Amino acid sequence: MKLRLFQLFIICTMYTGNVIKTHGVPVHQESSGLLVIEAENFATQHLDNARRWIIFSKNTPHHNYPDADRAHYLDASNGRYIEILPDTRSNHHETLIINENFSNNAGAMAVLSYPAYFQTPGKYYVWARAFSTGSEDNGVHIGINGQWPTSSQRLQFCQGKHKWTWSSAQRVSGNHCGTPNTIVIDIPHKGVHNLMVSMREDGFELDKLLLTQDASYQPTGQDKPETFSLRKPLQEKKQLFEISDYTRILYATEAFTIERTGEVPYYRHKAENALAINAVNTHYRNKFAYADYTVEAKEAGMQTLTLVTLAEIDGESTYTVSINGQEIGRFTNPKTLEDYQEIYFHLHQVNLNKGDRIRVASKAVTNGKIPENNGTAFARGRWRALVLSKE
Ligand SMILES: [Ca+2]
Ligand SMILES: [Ca+2]
Ligand SMILES: [Ca+2]
Ligand SMILES: [Ca+2]
Repeated sequence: MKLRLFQLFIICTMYTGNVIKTHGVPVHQESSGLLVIEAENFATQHLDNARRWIIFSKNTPHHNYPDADRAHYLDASNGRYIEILPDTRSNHHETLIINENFSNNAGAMAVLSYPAYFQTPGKYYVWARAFSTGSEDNGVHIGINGQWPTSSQRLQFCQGKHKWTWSSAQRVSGNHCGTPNTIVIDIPHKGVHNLMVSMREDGFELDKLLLTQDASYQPTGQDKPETFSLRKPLQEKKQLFEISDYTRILYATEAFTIERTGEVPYYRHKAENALAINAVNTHYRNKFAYADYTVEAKEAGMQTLTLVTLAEIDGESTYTVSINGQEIGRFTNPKTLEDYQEIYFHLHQVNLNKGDRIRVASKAVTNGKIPENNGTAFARGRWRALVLSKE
């Protein structure tokens, strides 16, 4: 047998239940032919060096950009909306500068992205809620997936000045105010699609977007709340809580062979995923049971071994770990008030070779504290796993 370098650390750790909770930003999702998005909840903004969408709420500080109207967050859905500034053309007396304060080229300026999951492909009517105070702040472009279909350019607001107003009308030559339900996009297939908004006129104020497949739908007031995907919590681990880095988990009940060489056999305690000793049989008390594992080639090398045992209220079992008959670690469970709490015993710098026999042994013992029948209850020497991790 080759000489093994190892250090023994008898310090053990217990799982204390501090798990980091992950949390993410909610994701927009269409369901039953309806998608509702607060305009201020855009994901990204591009091409925004000349004009930029700015989020307004009661907490927005004063700004010094050219702007013809005050903030309008009072009746805004979610108390927030966006306005594209500076606004250097608020009425037709002010100079029209193409690609600066006006762009008939959809997708050219201040492009917002709203990725959303669509369950229902097909035709959608696009409604927007805007606040217009003049004749030069009431048009915007809608796009989808980097495309700017002719059917969704030039969303126009003629009616309802000086208040938040819904429109789905497309400005067309011959009818600058357009007619409802003429801003339309097509969702080609189920999946994530990027709804987009770009500038037509500066000073435009956008509160909310609503996409519906219902041609008779007429939004009113702040209308429906945003539609999000319902995010279920991810499955958290239920065992081996403190194992945060490993190369291989050798589960006691799966990887190890129960050895009948001793007088005491292990049994598989399925509910706790552990090997255990049936201490009801008085012959099985205070004696070691054994389980073996043969090291595979890919596990060879310097490893840290962590023996994961289960603390028990009725006794503090002793455990040993041996390699090819040489004991390299002996541990005793700590006292506990909680049954089956995981305990971790670490053996550092263990050099494993292919074909080595790793043996884990444990004893059923009593601490005399828990009365049972005419005596006291026994801990069953339970252990769950031997975990390998690289040094
Ligand atoms: Ca303004
Ligand atoms: Ca303007
Ligand atoms: Ca404005
Ligand atoms: Ca809003």
